[in-house]
Amino acid sequence: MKFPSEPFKIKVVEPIRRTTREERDRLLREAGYNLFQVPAESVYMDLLTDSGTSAMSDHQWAGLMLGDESYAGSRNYYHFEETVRSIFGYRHVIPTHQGRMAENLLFSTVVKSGMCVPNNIHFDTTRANIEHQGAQALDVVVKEAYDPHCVLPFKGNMDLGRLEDTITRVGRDRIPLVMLTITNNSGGGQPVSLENIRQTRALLNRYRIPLFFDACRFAENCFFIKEREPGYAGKSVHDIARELFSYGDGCTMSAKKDGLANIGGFLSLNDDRWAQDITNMLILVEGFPTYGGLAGRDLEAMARGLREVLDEDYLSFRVGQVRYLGELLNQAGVPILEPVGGHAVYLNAKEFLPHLPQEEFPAQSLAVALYRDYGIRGVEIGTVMFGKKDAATGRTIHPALEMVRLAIPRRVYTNMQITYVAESIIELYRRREGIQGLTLTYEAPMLRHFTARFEEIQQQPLLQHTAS
Ligand code: PM9
Repeated sequence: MKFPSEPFKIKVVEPIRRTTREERDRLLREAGYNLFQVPAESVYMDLLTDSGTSAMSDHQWAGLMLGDESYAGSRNYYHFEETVRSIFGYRHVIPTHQGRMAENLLFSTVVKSGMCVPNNIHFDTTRANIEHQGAQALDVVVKEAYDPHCVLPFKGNMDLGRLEDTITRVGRDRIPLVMLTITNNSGGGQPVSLENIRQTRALLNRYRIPLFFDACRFAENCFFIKEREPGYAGKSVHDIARELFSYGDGCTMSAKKDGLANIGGFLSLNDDRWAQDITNMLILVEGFPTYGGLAGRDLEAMARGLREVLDEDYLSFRVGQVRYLGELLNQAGVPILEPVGGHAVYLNAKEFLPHLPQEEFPAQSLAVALYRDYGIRGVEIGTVMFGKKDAATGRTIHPALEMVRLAIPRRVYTNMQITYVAESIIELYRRREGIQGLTLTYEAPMLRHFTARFEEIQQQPLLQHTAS
C-alpha cells in the first residue's frame, strides 16, 4: 500500500487531551448520544467534519496580520475578488460568512414556492434552504451512487436521462437553476466528470436553465479529473478548474473546505440582475459587499487558501491520505463505501451492524460506539440526517445509504494517527455484535441531526425456556 508522505512540516502543535472510556460514556449520556453535543476537547481524533478544521499555512497566518479592517473597500476584499475571478471566472464575487449563507441568499432570491431544484445529491444545508422556500430539492445522481460496492471513477455524475425527464415533467419555468455538488458529499465525496458537466450544460442550454456548482470541494474534484478522466493527465488542476467552471453560470462555496480557511464562503455568478438582488439582501443580513460578514483578515486567509489548495503536491497527499485510510479498512474486510472519496471514508453501517434494523439508527449507533471505545468522532450520514416522515402515515422513510463519515481535516493529522483510526475501527468490527441500537427522544423540525437526542435500547436478556 502506498503511504502518502506529508508535503509539509509541523511548526506549531496543539496538544490533544486523552480521556477514559468511563468519561466518554458519561459525556455521551449527557449529550443524548449526539456527537455534535460532545465538547471537542474530549475527542481524540475529530473526524466529525473537514469543514473549517483545516490547518492554515504559515503564509495564511502571515496574511491575517495584513488584515485591513476598513468597513468599505478593504484591500483584502480586492485580493479575494481577484483570486476568485482567476479560478472561478464569474463576474460578481459576493463574500459570505460561510457556505449556507451563500445558499440562503441565492435561493431566497431566485427560488419561489412550488419550484424544484435538481442536484446530483443536495447536501443537508442546500436541501434545507430550498425546502425553506417551499420548493422541492430533488436528487438526480446516477443510480450507481446508491450501490456502496459499485466502483466507478465518477460516481457523483448527474443522471442526464432523469434530469431531462424531470425538466419535461416539472416544466422549465419551475426550475430556476440546476446544481452540481463537486465532490458529491452526501454520496460519499465522489467526483463529477468534465464530460458529465459538459453534457449537463448542453442539456440545460436547450431549456435555457442556469447551472450552478456547489463548489465546496472543487479542487479535490478537479484532482480526480486529472487522475481519472482521459485527456486531462497533462493539464494543471488550475486549468481543469477554469474549464469546469466555464460550463456554469455561478457557484456557491464554503471556503471552510477547499478554501483551507476556518471560516468564510462566497457566491459568485454572472447574472447582473440576480447579483444586484442578492447584494441588496447581503447588506440586510450579512454586511457591506466588501466584507460580507467576515473580517478583512478572514478574506485574506481565504484568498491565500484558494491558491494553495490547487498545489498538486498538496492534493496528491490529501486524496492519498484519505485513500490510505480506506485501503487499510478495506483490506481488513471492514465494509466501506467504494471507491474512497476525496475528503472522507464512509463506513457502511448497514453491513457493519447487520443485526440492527434501520429503525434503530445503525450509523448513529456505530458513531457512538467509535467515540465511546476509542475517542474517535465521526458523523452519521443516514437516517438521522436524511430520514423523512411520510406525510400520510407518519412513518420514517429511510435513505438508501446508512453511513458513518470519517471526514479527514486538511493538513491536521499525521499518517500515524490515521493508522490509529484504522486499527481502532478494525478492532471494533471484530466485536461488532455487542453494539446496541438507539431510539430517538427529541428531534427539531429541520436539520434535526445537529440537536437530536437518543437513548440506548437495552438488549433483551435471552428468554429462559423451561420444560413444561
Ligand atoms: N458541509 C460537512 O461536514 C459542514 C456542515 S455539517 C457538519 O460536510 C456542501 C457540499 C457541504 C457543506 C457543509 C455546505 C455548507 C454546503 N455544501 O457549513 O455552511 O458539504 O460553510 O457549508 C459540512 P457551511
